[in-house]
Amino acid sequence: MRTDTPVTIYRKDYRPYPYAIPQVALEFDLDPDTTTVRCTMQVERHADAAADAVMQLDGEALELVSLRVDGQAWPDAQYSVGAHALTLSGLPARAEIEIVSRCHPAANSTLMGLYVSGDSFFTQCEAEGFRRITWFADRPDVMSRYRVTLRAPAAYPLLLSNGNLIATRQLPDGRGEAEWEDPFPKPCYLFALVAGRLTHRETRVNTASGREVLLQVYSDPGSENRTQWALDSLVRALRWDETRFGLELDLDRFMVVAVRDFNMGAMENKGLNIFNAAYVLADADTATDANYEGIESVIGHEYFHNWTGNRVTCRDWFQLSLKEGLTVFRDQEFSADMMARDLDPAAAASARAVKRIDDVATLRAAQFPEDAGPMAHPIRPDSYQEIGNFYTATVYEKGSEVIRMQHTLLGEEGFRAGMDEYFRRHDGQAVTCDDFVAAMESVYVKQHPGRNLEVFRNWYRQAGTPRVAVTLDYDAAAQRCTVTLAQQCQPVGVERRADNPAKQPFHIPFALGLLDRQGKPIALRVDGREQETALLELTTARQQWVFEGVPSAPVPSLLRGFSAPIIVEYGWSDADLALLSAHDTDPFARWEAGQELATRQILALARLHQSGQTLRADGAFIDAWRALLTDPALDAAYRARTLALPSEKTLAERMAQIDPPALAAARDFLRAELGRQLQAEWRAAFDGNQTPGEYSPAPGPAGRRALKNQALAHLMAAGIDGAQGLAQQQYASAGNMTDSMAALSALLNYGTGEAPAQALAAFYERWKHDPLVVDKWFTLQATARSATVQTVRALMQHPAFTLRNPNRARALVFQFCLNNARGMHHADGTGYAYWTEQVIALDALNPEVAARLARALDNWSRFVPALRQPMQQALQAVSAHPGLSRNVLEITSKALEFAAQS
Ligand code: B3K
Ligand code: ZN
Repeated sequence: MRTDTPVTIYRKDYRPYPYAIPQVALEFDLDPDTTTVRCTMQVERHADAAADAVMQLDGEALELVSLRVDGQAWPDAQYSVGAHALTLSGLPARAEIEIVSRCHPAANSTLMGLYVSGDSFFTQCEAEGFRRITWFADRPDVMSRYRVTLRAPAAYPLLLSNGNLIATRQLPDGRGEAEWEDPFPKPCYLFALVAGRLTHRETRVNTASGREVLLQVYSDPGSENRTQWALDSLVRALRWDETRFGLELDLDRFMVVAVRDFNMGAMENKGLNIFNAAYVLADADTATDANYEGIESVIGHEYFHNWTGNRVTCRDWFQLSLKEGLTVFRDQEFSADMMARDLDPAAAASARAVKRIDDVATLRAAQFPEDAGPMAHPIRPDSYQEIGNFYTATVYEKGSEVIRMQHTLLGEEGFRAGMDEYFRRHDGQAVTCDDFVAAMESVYVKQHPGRNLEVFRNWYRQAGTPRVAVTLDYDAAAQRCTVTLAQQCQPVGVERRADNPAKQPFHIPFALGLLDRQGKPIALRVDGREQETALLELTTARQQWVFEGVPSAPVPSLLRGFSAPIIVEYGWSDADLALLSAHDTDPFARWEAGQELATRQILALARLHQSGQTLRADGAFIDAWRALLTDPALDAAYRARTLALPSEKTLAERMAQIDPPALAAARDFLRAELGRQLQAEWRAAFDGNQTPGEYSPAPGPAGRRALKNQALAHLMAAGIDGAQGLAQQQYASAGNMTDSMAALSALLNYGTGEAPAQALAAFYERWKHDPLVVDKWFTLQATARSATVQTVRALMQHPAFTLRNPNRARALVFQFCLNNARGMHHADGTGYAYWTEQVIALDALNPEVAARLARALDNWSRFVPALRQPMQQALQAVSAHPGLSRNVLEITSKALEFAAQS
């Protein structure tokens, strides 16, 4: 993992591997200190490869015990072992290669390859972890059938791997043995094993074609009463993929295993998904509504990978979005369908809009800044130094938006036809993003004779968030409205290198509606049909559309449903926005109008703060919020979204120079002012949205809790008499973790006297045995308004803190550095010095996780001058640290080299 000079890998350099490896047999003698692996491969040189082609096998942190070819020791002169590869030459066209090697699972703190967590063994191979288990062609286009034999001491009675269990036996030496066979060829990144003492919950269901399958969820002993939701979610995911996409489970057995130490959310290994315990374990006492929703979504995501990722996989890692963007799109649709289930059409539309709003808010907070900064890359990157750094919001979330646009352009039926065609063409193959678009295009060209998706492919080629400027010309005499869309997208990140060609326009599906001045929709005549929403396809720099029969000057409702991942520029008046926020029939655009009003308000307050003036909230803004808070037609979940102020990250994107203290002061002030001026309405929302009785994570009650807890936070922020009593009472009597956390958070952020400290101490006492809840306890403190570098340093001394467990490190260190701008950004540089220390300390243990923390300073050059210099110095300090991993070095060196101009 330690590197010499960073090497850049380019997409254009892709070459097929010269050998096929149709069969692999793996034998593991598992031992925490030293595990021995025997890997036997059948290899065949491809017909078009040179007869003297060498075979390069990747390997890292391995010790070679023996190497045989066709049963014979292989001569020294015909192989060499380096730090990253084993190279064989002089091989016959077909051979059996047997490699015996050793690795050290307990000492493996990277959590890549084979490692120990608690008392069990786990693996993580994507992207390039298999090379830490044995020497192999560690690339996704080499697909093999695996037979796996696991042998382990009696302390590890459960022995799992991919596919079907063939045999188990007790060995004379007291160890157990299990043999597994996966009938489907797969790339090595989908290999997995688990060995240990775990408990499980299972169910059997019949697939659509009537095959009985066994579904199992494994977890730590003692946690078996917290896996019901995950198992139920798995059944729902299986059904959903059958009904929405006609895709069935292809194995007889599907296992999900929860692990405490894990670098990310979960992993889709064939038939043996391994999950961060945070995305498996839930009960009302310990998991929040958001946790329940996250579990359903991640269970769905990994399950859906079985087709989009495993059956059809990536040719190379530049194609990562082929499986990730598509699978995120599928999990987003799954969640939306689950939320809208059993509701009448209006309620279902609102429920789907809530999901869409949450997804877009995430995209804006995480992906837009990435796409404007030094790590900006197309959803299909052209180069990387470390692929682990490209599991990004761009590849995942923007990747999903790019799939969604294809869904919008083709329609649900057309998209389904395109998916069917994709599987018809590519089942069992390792393919490219181009192959996916070609399958969709085969449908699009039939629907739209004379058009194609060539311009659309620019979404895969270019980075950056396009800006679309909208102009409306209304001719009252002719009752005609002319809409002009003009797009532009500046070079970002590596695109700013001088030799980069000029950027091309994107194919942008742009959904638009028009409202009259009373807020009533104006019917639009499109292709001879009257509709409320027109889908414009912008494919060049500038285009115009003319709408006839528009009776009065309209207010435009733009980018309905967020039909493309772009920034819209249009000069609405505040009154226009208030009208849209009160009346737009598109629930997404309605939310958006309120967000734009709030953004203007907060930015104006931030400017007042910067110039030392007194802050005053605009009465019209407060009125707009009052209207939303009291509109009886809005359900609670949707209302909670409309009333939520834009996140600091989203707001920062709108500042010419990012000034976190000014932003925090402005946002705080507005929240308190809303609390004060709408006191009675918030109190009514608090009282009217209680959810007594048994806890249910269903969207209805979860939405009521969201609104009620938002009301509580506003009342507390405003310091309203009696609010603290409400929070204390809720904390004392809460019947679920959502309410408990909300009360504790309100107390911690806005409480006075002894109450906050007492509640915090009581919470820890009650939950100290439960790691996932202790993570929440750390996070509340890391993100508190009062958190400082000093308080976070003190928390690191707490006996429950460790940097070795990624969940714990994320709960405290990451939450502070990435999500507490107020605590982090000070001109004295103390926050940045803390970040420097933690990145370096973590990098020595776990480079993949350290590189995520390293990204906290990506956009340093866009901050106010007083912060820029200490940030730059911190980046330089990390970059200069000897022995830095290539993971972190890529991040910090790009931050320094490709800083955006502010
Ligand atoms: N495919 C995995 C991600 C693996 C990341 C490794 N650095 C999880 C997922 O997207 O489903
Ligand atoms: Zn995924």
